[in-house]
Amino acid sequence: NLLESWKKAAGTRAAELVEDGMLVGLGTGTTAHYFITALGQRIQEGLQIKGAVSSSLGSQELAKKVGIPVTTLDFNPTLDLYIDGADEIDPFLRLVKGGGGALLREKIVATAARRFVVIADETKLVQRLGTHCPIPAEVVPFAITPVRRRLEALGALVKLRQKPASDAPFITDNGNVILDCTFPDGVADPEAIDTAMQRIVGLVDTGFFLKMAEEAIIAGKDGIKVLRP
Ligand code: DER
Repeated sequence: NLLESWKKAAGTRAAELVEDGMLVGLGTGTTAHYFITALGQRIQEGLQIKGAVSSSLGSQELAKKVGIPVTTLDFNPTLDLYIDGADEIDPFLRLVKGGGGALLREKIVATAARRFVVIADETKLVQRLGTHCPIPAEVVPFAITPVRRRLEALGALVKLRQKPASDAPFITDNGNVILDCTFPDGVADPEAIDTAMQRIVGLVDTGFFLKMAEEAIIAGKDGIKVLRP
């Protein structure tokens, strides 16, 4: 369908950015899935990267399946390029991520890379973060209730993320849970809210990716556009 074709176009375009000898970070989600698949295709055709670090166990499995040589941050703590999707992208290229529950490793890998390029379909573009999606926060299970209270004090409606079609809480690759924070009017000042959230002990990290992405490859009805802050 149309949305999938846009995701695929963005992911495929991003795979063209990868050069021989590069260390690459692989994002998580359906758009990143297209990137990983396209990168695997380029490697089959002769591209020789040094290795790829995945931002989730799922992406790592896919990378292996499509023939991408995987490595770790222990062997390669600095990467050349990180490619990942986003749930929301504002005009300053500030992002909300974490819809797929991988935000902590995504942020770890994104900050290990010299360059972070976002790939998305045009439905992810928003004027104000938090208008279409909640802001996810990764939280240590031991701390759920005090953290919930502090998030509610910031004005958020807080929901513990469940596994799909289940009452059990979603558990991240790191053994934590996700609290999804809905701000009814969106987030007017993402830096301020992110700073306040990061201060909450037991909250490991947020889905705010502020001033991290260098550019965004956006596919939509007018084809592909490259946005820069
Ligand atoms: O969970 C994540 O951060 C994903 O990257 C998400 O933000 C984008 O997922 P999608 O490409 O499946 O829309």
